[in-house]
Formats: sequence, structure tokens, C-alpha cells
Amino acid sequence: MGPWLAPGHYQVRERHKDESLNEAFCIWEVVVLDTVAPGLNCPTTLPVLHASSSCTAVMPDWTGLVTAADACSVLDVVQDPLPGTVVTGSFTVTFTATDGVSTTACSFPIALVDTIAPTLACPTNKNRNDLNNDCAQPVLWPIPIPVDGCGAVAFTQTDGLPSGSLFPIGTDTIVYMAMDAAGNTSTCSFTVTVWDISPPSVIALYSTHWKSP
Ligand SMILES: [Ca+2]
Ligand SMILES: [Ca+2]
Repeated sequence: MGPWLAPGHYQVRERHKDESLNEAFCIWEVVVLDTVAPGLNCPTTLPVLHASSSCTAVMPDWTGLVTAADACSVLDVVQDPLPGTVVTGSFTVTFTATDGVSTTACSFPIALVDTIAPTLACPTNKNRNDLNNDCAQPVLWPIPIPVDGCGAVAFTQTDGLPSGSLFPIGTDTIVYMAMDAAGNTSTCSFTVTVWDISPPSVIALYSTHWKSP
């Protein structure tokens, strides 16, 4: 058995000689092809890609997460989307390994993970005087607007009277909460204080007339 040949083109020269020592040559070419595609394994534990505040991410180079092997040689492993690509939402990451002749691909799904809570800004504290001495004041404020880079936000007031209500003497705490689709929450709060500025009145409930004997 002759030597094992690596893939490539080889020229074989055969020399034949008869009994009269006449020689003849035969030259032919041998082509060794690699017909076995590379092996390629994607990771079983999928990587996590966190979303930025704008709900995008820059694609890392994950070619080191796949295992490629070939009996001849693996020339290249290419990732799609390419490292450095700005991605968003859910998508498929595909890797392709080539040995120069054949290719093998594997892929896995990725969904950006949103860990950033919505932004939510409450008004400043509200202080009002009970001007009409009716033990309450209407207080109105602009409703906060939550913002999240990844979209829809559930928003609710979790404590205190709603804007525009008649607030009694004293301090009430207003609390709002916003929650994004990933369950990240933000809260903000402020106080509404109504001051009693009227002095108490003294009312005579009865009078007693006393006459000396
Ligand atoms: Ca091969
Ligand atoms: Ca978010």
C-alpha cells in the first residue's frame, strides 16, 4: 500500500521495461478530494445577549462557542450576523464551517434580554394652603409618562388619590409604577400636602345667666 495522500493533485509516472530493456513511460494524474464535510457543533447552553437602553445590541464574536473539526482541515468558520452587527428583537445566529470544498452549518435562536427598567419621573412635591377653610383643596398635576426602549409599558398609580382630587388637610403620598414587557419595574412618588391656615373659631354653645340673691 502506498502513502496516504492529502487532498490535491498528484502526477504519477510509471516506468515499464520489457525483457529487451526497452522502456516506456506512462504519466497520469491522481486527484485526491476531501468529500467529507466538516463536523460542526453549536453550543448546548445558549449565550445571553442583553439589550441596550435603545433595545439593540452589538453582535459579539461567538465563533469561539462552536466546535468545528475536519479530518483534513477547517479553513474557516463564519458567523451570521457578523460580529459588530447591530441587532434587535429575536433572530437566528448561524455558523458555517468550510474545509474548502464542503460546508456544514448549525444555528440557534437568540432573543435580546431586556433588563433595563422603564424611566419614570414624578412631579415635585405639591404644597397647598386650605384657602377656603373647607378642609380640602383640589390638587392637579401632569401624569408621568413612562418610557422604555423596548416598547410597551404597563403603567398604574399604586397609591394616593388621583390627580384633580380634593385632598384633605395633611400629607398624601402619590406612587406610580411602570412595568415593561420583560417585567422590569420602576416606581416614583411625591407628596401632596394641604396646610390648614385658618385659626380655630370659638363658638359659645350655651350661656349661663346667674343672678345673685
Ligand atoms: Ca473535509
Ligand atoms: Ca426595558
